[in-house]
Amino acid sequence: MSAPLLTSLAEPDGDRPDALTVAGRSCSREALLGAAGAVAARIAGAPVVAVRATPTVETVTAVVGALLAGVPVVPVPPDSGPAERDHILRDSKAALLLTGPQGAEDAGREAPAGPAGGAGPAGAPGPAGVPGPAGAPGGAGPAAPVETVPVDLAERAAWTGPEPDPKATAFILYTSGTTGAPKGALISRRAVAADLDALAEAWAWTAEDTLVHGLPLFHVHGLVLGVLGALRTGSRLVHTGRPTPAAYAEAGGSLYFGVPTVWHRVTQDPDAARALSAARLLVSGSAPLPAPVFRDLELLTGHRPVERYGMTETLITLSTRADGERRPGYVGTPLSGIRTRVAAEEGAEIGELQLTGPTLFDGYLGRPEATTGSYTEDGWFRTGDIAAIEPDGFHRIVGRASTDLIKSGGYRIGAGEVENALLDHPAVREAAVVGAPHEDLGQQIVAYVVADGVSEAELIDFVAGQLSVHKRPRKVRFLDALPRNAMGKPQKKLLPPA
Ligand code: MLC
Ligand code: AMP
Repeated sequence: MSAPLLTSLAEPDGDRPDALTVAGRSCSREALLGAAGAVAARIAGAPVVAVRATPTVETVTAVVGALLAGVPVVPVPPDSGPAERDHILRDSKAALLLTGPQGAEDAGREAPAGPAGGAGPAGAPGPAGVPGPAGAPGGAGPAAPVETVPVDLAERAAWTGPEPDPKATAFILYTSGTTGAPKGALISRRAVAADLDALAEAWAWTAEDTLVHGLPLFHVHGLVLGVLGALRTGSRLVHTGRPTPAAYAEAGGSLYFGVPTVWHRVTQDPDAARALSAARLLVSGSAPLPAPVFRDLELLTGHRPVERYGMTETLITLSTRADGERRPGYVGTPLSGIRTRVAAEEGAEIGELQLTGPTLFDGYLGRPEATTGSYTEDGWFRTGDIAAIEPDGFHRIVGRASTDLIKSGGYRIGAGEVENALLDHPAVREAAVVGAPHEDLGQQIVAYVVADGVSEAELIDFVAGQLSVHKRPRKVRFLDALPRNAMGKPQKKLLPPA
């Protein structure tokens, strides 16, 4: 039996007033627990709750409140446009949206703030309603009304409900596939607990640490590791609001998280980089860390960064260790409980990385076929990443099997979703989207379109307005026609260079 998910919150003894800092505002664990208890009381019994995931103390409070009450959390990117947000709310069937202070003004089409329906009295837990993966696929039909529930940090309530079932869903994380709209990955409480415990062991992560990062609070990296990891290990957390080199330098932490774009920017700011010398561990993940960035980080900070690998569907599964070798280009060995294999063709060394273990998701919400398709017949999860395993067990991620899943700044973006957004513009007749190599972002989104009477800037803004801003193309190339094969299928390999 593993410990309750929010272990350190239940033991606020020796609490400090700045146990949690997000974008310059701090609170103690006791204050967080009290305000989260009030959230839990308001939403208890709801089958699912959406959280507008701004980088704020309110977001952390909302997430903790929902986890206390056993209500699955759907984080909504705060900059998501109407198309993306409507899809997430409709598909997850979230009827409540927890927001920070400005939420009511900018939450768009949601109803004005008011008391949450279905709220139970303080201390009275509602049933932990968990949407099952077998539900009807969402995304169709009119959007249900969504009630906005503001999070008030001054509210306090003691939550005395029982610890929810470890098998219950903690998060529904929306993640892009190669085509279509994002799917909701069901992540259980026990998967989160297993992953955080395995990471704490690999990184010697304890309550003595101060964790620093500035990553978005709607993905595995920033939210699951970057918030719940601190709440489970008991380490202090400083979220810098944005992951800038200067903010990282100023925060004075012992443990730092970043995506490779963040670490690249740190190396471009030598003064900020040198300030990280005093840290214990720098950790990179969510995309490949280029070897030159690894080396520059070592030169400037004296640290060889830990690199770890994961996915929304599997959480983090491979890592180098605090007490082990860190090798540029390698993501280390399986975390405790994880087994890996490479499905290579006869005689080949590289192939699809497949894995099993306690950190895996419970399927895609309402998409049993997609869930089944993500596993092999003998029950291993198919990552879609191409990898090699060295004789000493170190893993190297070589690339992705599909070029239609793009990684830009550590964000996973499906080419199909961006193409569909472009095709929604009345001037666009055809669209093909690719990820082009980029020094800072890893890949940048480039759109090739056949269109009349529209500018590059207009199309970039159009996508930024429909989807999350990070899904916008950084470049648009106008063509007379897309290259197609005899069957009429676009041939992305034949597109001109970006
Ligand atoms: C620019 N902006 C626009 C715009 N163009 N806004 C509207 N319309 C337009 N056309 C604004 C943005 O809103 C933003 O404003 C500012 O410009 C900068 O935006 P950006 O250029 O997109 O940011 P950028 O500097 O490129 O971001 C780099 C980054 C970011 C590293 C900070 O990519 C990032 O946070 N990445 C982390 C991704 C992550 O956490 N992935 C984990 C996935 S989990 P403003 O006001 O906001 O500055 C996972 C599992 C695992 O992968 O293994 O971890
Ligand atoms: P996401 O679902 O956003 O979590 O993205 C998961 C994908 O990110 C994986 O399938 C990999 O392609 C990529 N990824 C994550 N960590 C690493 C890493 N350390 N090295 C290479 N790719 C990574």
